[in-house]
Amino acid sequence: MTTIASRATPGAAPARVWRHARLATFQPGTPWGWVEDGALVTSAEHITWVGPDRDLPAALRAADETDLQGALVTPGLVDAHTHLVYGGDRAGEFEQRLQGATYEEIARAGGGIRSTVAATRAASDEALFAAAARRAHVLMAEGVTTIEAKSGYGLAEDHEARCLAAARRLARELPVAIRTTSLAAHALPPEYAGRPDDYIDAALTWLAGQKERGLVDAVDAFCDTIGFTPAQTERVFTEAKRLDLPVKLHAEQLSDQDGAALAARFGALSCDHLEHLSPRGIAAMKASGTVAVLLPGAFYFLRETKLPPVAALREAGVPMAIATDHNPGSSPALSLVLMLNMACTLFRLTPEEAWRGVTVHAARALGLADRGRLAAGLRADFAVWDASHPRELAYRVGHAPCRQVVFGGAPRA
Ligand code: DI6
Ligand code: FE
Repeated sequence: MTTIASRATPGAAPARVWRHARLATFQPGTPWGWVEDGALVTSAEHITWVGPDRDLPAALRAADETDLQGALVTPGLVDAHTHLVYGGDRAGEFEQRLQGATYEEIARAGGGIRSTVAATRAASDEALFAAAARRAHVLMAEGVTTIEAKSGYGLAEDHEARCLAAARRLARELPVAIRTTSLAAHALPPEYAGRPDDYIDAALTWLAGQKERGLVDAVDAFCDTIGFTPAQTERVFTEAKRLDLPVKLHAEQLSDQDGAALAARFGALSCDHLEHLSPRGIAAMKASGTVAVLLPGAFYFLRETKLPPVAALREAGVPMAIATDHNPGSSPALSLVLMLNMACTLFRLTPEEAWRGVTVHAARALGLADRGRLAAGLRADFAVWDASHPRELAYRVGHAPCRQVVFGGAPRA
């Protein structure tokens, strides 16, 4: 915890000082990276100093100061897996499932993802953006400062591009950072029924254009019985690598396809879901430094019974992240704070593991080293809570008392 700049630096942006906070920095070394009576200094978009309030250099004290009076400060939350851009909803399908139909049966009968594809294609650019912005605001109100947003409900070149462009527009118009992921290999669109390899051929030709237009930060695929085969997934990854785009994978959600080991061979940033992950997959993820993104919202909503192998991931030292997986079919959740509770209650993570999962490990799952902790030199993205310890937020259900969010050094209105 060192000073890398101060108010005295000529030409530096004016500093803001946040004093008398309980800080969960998630810096390594101590539980929670805890600082009981802490201070934090920001300049422009970055944190320039963080540490015990009593050590705050006198030179920094005259700047714009806020006394937080013991409130909890955490890094801004990172939702590392969402499908935020889509048209329509699937509340009717929810009713069908309550009457006994399974998620896979509905998908095979042409509902599921494909019904959202129809609604997405029918929505205007403006409607897609407006719906995604409403959802983003709900996440942001609970301290989220970075959101990953996947395509995957367009499934045609222009519609996939429209969805990625809507996600990019969120970052331009809202005080939030967005990472986009191209997920054309999410489901087979109706016009390619029975011809999945032809669809993959087509989808591979879209990627270079998406990259050229600056629409895509990473590439994902759904490797499962109702998604794409490992061989098809490998073709997607090969094209992503050729374009120098990082990959991630919806892996081992409904069955074990050995997708995690495949993704690890491509140095994947993350493998996500993982209920059916094998010891072999865990070893491969460990070797490649791939983050395990666990999605308790989908597990809960689909009433899954097979738990992801949390104890084995912990034992192997694979970093675990937690995300909402917000989507209309398997996880309509828009509360990353609720996911903290679900990760603890359903998956038996400790509250600290769950919190690292929505901060430092979530940032890593997106390949971002400049956020997810409170430390000098990192982005000044943080949340102020009406709580005295982060475990309280993992413990409560339906109550996330976020007082203030600072994004890139600027308090959100
Ligand atoms: N796995 C999921 O849980 C979501 N996508 C995926 O590959 C579900 C998407 C949906 O049902 O609309
Ligand atoms: Fe997903």
